[in-house]
Amino acid sequence: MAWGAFDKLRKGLRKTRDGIVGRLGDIFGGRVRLDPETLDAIEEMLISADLGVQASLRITRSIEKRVKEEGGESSLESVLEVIRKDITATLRDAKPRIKVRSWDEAGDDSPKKKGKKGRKLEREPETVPEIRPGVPQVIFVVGVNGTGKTTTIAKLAHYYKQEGRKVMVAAGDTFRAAAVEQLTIWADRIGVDCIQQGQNADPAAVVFDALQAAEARGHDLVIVDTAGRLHTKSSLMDELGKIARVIQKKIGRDPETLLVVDANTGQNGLQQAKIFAETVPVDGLVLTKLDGTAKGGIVVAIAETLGLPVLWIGVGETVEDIAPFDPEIFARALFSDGEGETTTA
Ligand SMILES: Nc1nc2c(ncn2[C@@H]2O[C@H](COP(=O)(O)OP(=O)(O)O)[C@@H](O)[C@H]2O)c(=O)[nH]1
Ligand SMILES: [Mg+2]
Repeated sequence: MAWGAFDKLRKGLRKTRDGIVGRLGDIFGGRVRLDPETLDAIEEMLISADLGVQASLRITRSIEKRVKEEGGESSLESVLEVIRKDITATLRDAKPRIKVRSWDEAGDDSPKKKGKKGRKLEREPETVPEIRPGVPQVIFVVGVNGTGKTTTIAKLAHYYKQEGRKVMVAAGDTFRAAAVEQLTIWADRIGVDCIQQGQNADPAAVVFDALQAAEARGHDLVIVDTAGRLHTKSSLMDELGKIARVIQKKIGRDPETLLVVDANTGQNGLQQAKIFAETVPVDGLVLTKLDGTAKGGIVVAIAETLGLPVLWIGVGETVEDIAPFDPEIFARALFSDGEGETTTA
């Protein structure tokens, strides 16, 4: 990652960093001593940044060990290093802890078809979808309303366009007129094609249309927006499953499904993510609005609870405000005091 990008990430994560690193610095004046009050204060700070109780306790124990090893007093930097190491490892080693469903189970309204293997499309679990000539890759974006799906689609479209991909977006959130308009405006601004059929259109039909157009015009990436109504699991499955099956049929494999979660919603967001991930097959997470929260530690809590990989993070409202997620860079951006790495760009 270029320095400019790291700087942006650091700025985006400022609130959380100030909440932890700033407070640690303020309270301990750069030195951390081995006493119960200090350890309690550290633990409390980690919990308040939404890292989750489990991670907070584990990290505090590691800090205690480090301070002991260093003779009862450590520098703030030494303590931050302990935190960074733990978080990097936790994020890197996250294993799915939820039962990952297949789209074939999703939204099939006839229960008798359950278990019927005939219509199942093959997907090798370890295969990352590659670009195949004439067959667009599809990114399917799901999540609760207001979490930042449409904005994330604009960011991804911009990102991939810059990478030289021929990108199309599909206005699959037909529930609100504003949603279609919002995506159209973004697409115009970024300079990518947008397929839409207005409000109340059948999202599956919109997506079918988009895939036809993508094939005809030679697009290699289609990013699909969806409505984020969180009602019952079965109606969520129905809605998304229907679109996913259109995609499966057209491209011969599953879409890459990204679940968008608003980092500001803390434990509630974690619950929402859990419902989605238990309902539809999610390949990875996008954590948005990390710039607006002092609780950026939620990334760790989510990775630990759901075990789903965080693939992207959103740190602002412009199309540039997205970064591919890298555990080590994230840990460094969040838990360093910034000495010696201030704005050089
Ligand atoms: N600060 C900040 N705002 C964001 C971010 N992502 C989205 N938003 C804002 O969140 C609001 C809802 O976003 P939208 O994409 O419409 O959510 P959707 O309903 O899931 O499609 C909008 O005002 C966005 O500008 C982010 O990373 N940071
Ligand atoms: Mg939207």
